[in-house]
Amino acid sequence: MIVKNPQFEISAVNPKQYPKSGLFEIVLVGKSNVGKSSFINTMINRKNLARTSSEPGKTRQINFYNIDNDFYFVDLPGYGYSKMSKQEQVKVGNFIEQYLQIRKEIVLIIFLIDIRHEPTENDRLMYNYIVNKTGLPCLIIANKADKIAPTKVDARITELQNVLNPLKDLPLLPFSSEKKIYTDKVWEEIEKYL
Ligand SMILES: Nc1nc2c(ncn2[C@@H]2O[C@H](COP(=O)(O)OP(=O)(O)OP(=O)(O)O)[C@@H](O)[C@H]2O)c(=O)[nH]1
Ligand SMILES: [Mg+2]
Repeated sequence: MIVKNPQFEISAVNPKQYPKSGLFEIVLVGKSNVGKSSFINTMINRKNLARTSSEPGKTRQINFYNIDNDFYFVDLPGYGYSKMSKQEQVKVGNFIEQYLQIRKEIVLIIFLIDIRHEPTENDRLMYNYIVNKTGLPCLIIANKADKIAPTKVDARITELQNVLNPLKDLPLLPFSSEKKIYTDKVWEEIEKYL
């Protein structure tokens, strides 16, 4: 896929603000700081169209990025940011759930986890939510693959499949925004839904 003209379209805080164009949406979910916004930038080859930060909790709204009038990448706030108050975390959770529940345009969920770590309790809740409640296609991305030795990546992917997705009914691919590797494989997977 060659992206020519990606545009930030809108930051929505409520469903009335979601775009009305009817384009398909591919949505990024995952814990805070896992690299959702960076993933969008890497895939579309832009430095900072989606706002990123080394400080977790950067993305607070639902941001829609119009990709060549073809589809949207939708950047959601991350869950499980420990410095957020419990109340704020619940708010973020409801916000994510509302979007995932009502939005008919979603064709694929891209669920990011950190390749180095065991999935968190919230990751498991999200996995179960995606599989059991949304019924939407989902691609799991093990991000920050640059942080482990290239020779260990395959074995780590198998381990993560076994702990998070034992029936292997969802694809799980490595990724790295830092090194910009594995993007072709991920595009290949995404294009199946467009
Ligand atoms: N080493 C490495 N760092 C990454 C990678 N992807 C993202 N990061 C870094 O992780 C931090 C968080 O990235 P973001 O893309 O802002 O993460 P996010 O999931 O959008 O975070 P929230 O908006 O808080 O939910 C930044 O410092 C990024 O540079 C990666 O593949 N490898
Ligand atoms: Mg973000």
